[in-house]
Amino acid sequence: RATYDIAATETKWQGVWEDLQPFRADDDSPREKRYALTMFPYPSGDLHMGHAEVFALHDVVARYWWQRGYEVLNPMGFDSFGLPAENAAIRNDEHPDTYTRANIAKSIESCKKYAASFDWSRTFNTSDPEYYRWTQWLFLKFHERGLAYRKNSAVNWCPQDQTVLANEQVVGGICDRCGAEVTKKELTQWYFKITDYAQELLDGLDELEKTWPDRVVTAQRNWIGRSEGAHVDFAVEGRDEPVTVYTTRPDTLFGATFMVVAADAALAGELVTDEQRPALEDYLVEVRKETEINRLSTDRPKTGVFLGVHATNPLTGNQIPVYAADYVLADYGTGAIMAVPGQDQRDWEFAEAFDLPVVRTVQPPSDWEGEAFTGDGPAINSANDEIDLSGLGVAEAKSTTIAYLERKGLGRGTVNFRLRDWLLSRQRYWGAPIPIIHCPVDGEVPVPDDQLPVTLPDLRGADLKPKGTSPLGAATDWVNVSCPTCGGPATRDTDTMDTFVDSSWYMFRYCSPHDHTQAFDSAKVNAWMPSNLYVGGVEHAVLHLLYGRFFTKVLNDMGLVDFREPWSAQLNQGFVINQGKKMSKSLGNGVDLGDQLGAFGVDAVRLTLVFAGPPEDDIDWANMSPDGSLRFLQRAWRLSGDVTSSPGADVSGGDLALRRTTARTVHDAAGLVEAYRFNVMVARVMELVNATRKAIDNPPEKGGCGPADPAVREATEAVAILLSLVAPYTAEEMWERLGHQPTVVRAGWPAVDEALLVEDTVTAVVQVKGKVRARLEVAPDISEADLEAAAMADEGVQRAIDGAAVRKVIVRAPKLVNIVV
Ligand code: ANZ
Repeated sequence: RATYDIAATETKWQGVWEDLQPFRADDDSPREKRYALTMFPYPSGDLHMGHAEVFALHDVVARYWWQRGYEVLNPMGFDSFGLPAENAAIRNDEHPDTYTRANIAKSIESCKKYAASFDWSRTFNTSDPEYYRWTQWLFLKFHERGLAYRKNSAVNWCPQDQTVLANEQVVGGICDRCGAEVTKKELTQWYFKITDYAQELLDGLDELEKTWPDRVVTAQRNWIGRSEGAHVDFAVEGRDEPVTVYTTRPDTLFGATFMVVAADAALAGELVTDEQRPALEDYLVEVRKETEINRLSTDRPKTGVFLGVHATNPLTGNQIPVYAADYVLADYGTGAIMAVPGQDQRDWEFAEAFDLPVVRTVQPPSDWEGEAFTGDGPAINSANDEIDLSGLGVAEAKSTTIAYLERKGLGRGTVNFRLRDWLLSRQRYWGAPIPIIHCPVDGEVPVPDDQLPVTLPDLRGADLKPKGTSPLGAATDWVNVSCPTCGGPATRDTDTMDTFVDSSWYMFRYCSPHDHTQAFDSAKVNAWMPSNLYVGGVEHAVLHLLYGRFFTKVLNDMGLVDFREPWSAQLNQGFVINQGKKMSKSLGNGVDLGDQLGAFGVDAVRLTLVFAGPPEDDIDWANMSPDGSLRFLQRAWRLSGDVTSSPGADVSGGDLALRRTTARTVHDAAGLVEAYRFNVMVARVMELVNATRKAIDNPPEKGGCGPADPAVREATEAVAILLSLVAPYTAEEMWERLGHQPTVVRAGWPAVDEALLVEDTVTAVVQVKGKVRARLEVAPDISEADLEAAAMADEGVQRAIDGAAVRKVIVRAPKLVNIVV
């Protein structure tokens, strides 16, 4: 059996693509534009099986668009700043710059071998001063608009990475980067005011929901966490201004039997009596050790300290004790709650632990045996002289209470978001320096535009390593500058930006990557964006995908882009696993991409990944058979050697059955790619290969047509073009053997003759005296007269009529003939 030499073929076509540059996107092309974006990698090593999967899936769409005649922007770059790259460099005892550059060079080579259809003329690294200069410029624009600011607060601190983390980077109390348990530290840090856009970030999801995966949309909704409730003011003894609480259940106010303040909120220290102060301070020592997750946990015994004061419940007039406890968080709502043990389980547990009264304000069902009842039901114990909620359901009781509180000036309805501002500064070396100069006279002074970029000082060895304060502080020559405003002595900010800042705008930079005069060319960005598809991992559901949306909205407000969402459609791939488990060093079940490519060739590995199942599903490599993929590719390739008709042969008289199969396959393949059902598309190509093989090998009397029939050429060319989306090397080889000039990349989607898609026959049923007497295969567009004639001519029908007089013939072409005798 003839096969092609995989290694030689791969080298040959890489050379051709290098010469012809078929993946270069032309900004000025008259064709309609499509932007295929895939998440750029952290260059912490070479490509692995996960990249192989995502690039293979992504490439199906990008290559499909080329074939459909679009101008396609499919760029690739490297997210080379930040903890992932820096940690890997430190582990390898190298400078992050040398280390990431080496990895980037390796990855680009691997991508090219892998035949990923990226436009390499547009590539960049976010750690390149030419890029981060604009990251700094954008930071200053945000600063100018009041969207970048500094504040002092208790922040997430990773003791392992020795840096602060954004809330989004703390998953279940654990550092998303290294797995260490995150603690809290009081620090002055830089924030982006993403909360200004909370409502809009939420509203935008209603539209994105149609084209984004559900799990991403849900994750963003939950993260933004909008809740509707009320601020209620409580008078507290010995204090002039009231203490305001945030509650989502104002309907339960009659049942508020005590108040709880976050132990670590300043308010606790203000309220506490001198007598109780030592107890609060002892308690605080314990609280500071706890993670947020633990603090909110429902199955932890409740702890707290009485602050020695009472508040007045505004509806009952009762004096209720005020406690400090750790289950209330300082930075959510107002940091103080009204506790309603009857309807809130954590309050219930606290009431039990501290022997406080419970008043139910919602009637639980008669068979209720639980503690706090959080469900809906009629209000009880909820009336005074001025307001009576008795019998109302939760929703109505809420609105009634809010209206009353507002009328009385005791509170107001509010919307609250869980989303916090984005903490963007890091105490690490490998990031874009924050372009601010601190001057004792002028305060925070932005570095003037013409002094950007503020490049990283050249630190080496131990000076690079995390030490709890920013390593940039060690470069005193770099730190000490004169103030741009007054010229006096001043110092540079020594923190660097989180790598998520770099990746929040990279999709814009690809549209004009070599522009030295601006971050991006607005006209080009508006021409290419929003990107039509974004392929990447679901692990970015709330971080990167939320930050990028936020940046886009701000840039739109600045008039720099004319849209408010950067990514129109999105696809999340599953994971490549092995033997049912995530690949990991400790399990020793890692699969090396290079080994697989060496053994089976690029095309077979790509085909296997695409054919494995729906793109969203995990792929267990142990159950895959790349050798089966390889056999199929060779089978397809052999067709191209069998075709004997010439390119451009007139196909109109070709074998009809094969032509129909080809037309149907090409037609369906388009819909399947557009619906991301790539595996089904591949299955259909396999069927077409089989049908073509049969047609070649069989003479007409056995249903074939032989290799010279132009229908065979038509089918084989279609196979080559469809396979070009998945197996580029095989497709190029086939295209060349079929007598065409390279490359197949922009050969064009095969034309489909619509007439060939029409079913050739349908079954017409003929009834005589209500009984089915015949089934006829007829053309779908048969006329009523022809169908009646065909029915009358049928032997079985004539037998059933048996010479009787026909009284009436009802014809419903093409499906039914009813003969009444
Ligand atoms: C009284 C009440 C009665 C509440 C009831 C709930 C049920 P979401 O939906 O997450 O916004 N809360 C408010 N601030 C808090 C803080 N800083 N730390 C911990 N808990 C806090 O939750 C809002 C509810 O969580 C608020 O409504 C408040 O308890 C509590 F039957 O007020 B509720």
